This record gives sequence, structure tokens and C-alpha cells, in this order.
Amino acid sequence: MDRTLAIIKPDAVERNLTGRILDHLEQAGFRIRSIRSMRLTTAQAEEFYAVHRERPFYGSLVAFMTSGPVFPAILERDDAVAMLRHVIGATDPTEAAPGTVRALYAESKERNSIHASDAPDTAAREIRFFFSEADELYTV
Ligand code: 3AN
Repeated sequence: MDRTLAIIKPDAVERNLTGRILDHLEQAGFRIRSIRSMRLTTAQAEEFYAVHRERPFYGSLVAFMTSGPVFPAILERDDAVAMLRHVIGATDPTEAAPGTVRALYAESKERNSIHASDAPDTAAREIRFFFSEADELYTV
């Protein structure tokens, strides 16, 4: 089984959509392997999104991601990284395929409800950003 990282973003938590989005993901075949709630510090958000440092939306993205609590989660299924990208839909909710998480719930390109790792190596790094090895050890 492959693993990927999802983050339920502040806009979704604020609108009380965390459970509905996680249910959507479970119904799409994912197992929630581990989950936590936290409020990102500015330093954490800057580091997590460092790859976007030069983009015009970087400052706004960091401010948004620290504006309220988030729920990072390790999700597991076959082909997890690609399947989660598929299930959440395009970054811009107006371009997201019908029935995807972002088509259903996202408000804008920034307030788009959920993050998903974009490649297997990124997923491994992002999982370790939020979770220790011990968090992943239990077997179902
Ligand atoms: P995705 O989350 O679909 O992988 P990325 O990696 O291109 O998208 O962008 C990371 C995050 O940056 C997005 N989830 C979104 O919150 C924000 N973002 C991306 N593009 C824009 C944009 N044009 N305007 C505002 N925020 C954006």
C-alpha cells in the first residue's frame, strides 16, 4: 500500500467540513492511517511551502495556512499519490472535475480545502514533516 499526505485546510475546518471530506476520501478507498490537528506556525508554513517561495501568492498562502487549525493526515491505498490528486481535483475549483473534493467544497484557488502531495518523494517528505515513524507503526 502506498501512502500520501493530505491536509484539510483552514477554510474547510472553519466551515466544519473536516468529517465530510474525510468521509469522501474513505469512500474513495483511502484508509486514514494517522491524523492530527494543529495550528501551523508561520515558520512551519513557510518551510512546508518553500518550493513556492518565489510565487506571487506565497505570502498570502502562508497567511491563509496559519489562519486557523488544519488536519494533516497520512492516507493509504494503492497508487495513493496519484489517486488522491485525482479525487481532490484541480487547484482552481472552477476547473476541478465534478464530484471532486475541490469542486464540491473549495472556495477559491487559495481557499481550496485540501492539500495533497504531488509525487511519491514529496509524499515521503511531507509525511515526515508532520508525523514521526512511531505514528505510522500500528497495523490494521
Ligand atoms: P496543488 O495544491 O493543487 O498541488 P500547487 O502546489 O500549485 O497546487 O499550489 C499550492 C497551493 O498554493 C495551492 N493548494 C493553493 O492553496 C495555492 N495556490 C496555487 N496557485 C495559486 C494562485 N494562483 N493563487 C492563489 N493561491 C494559489
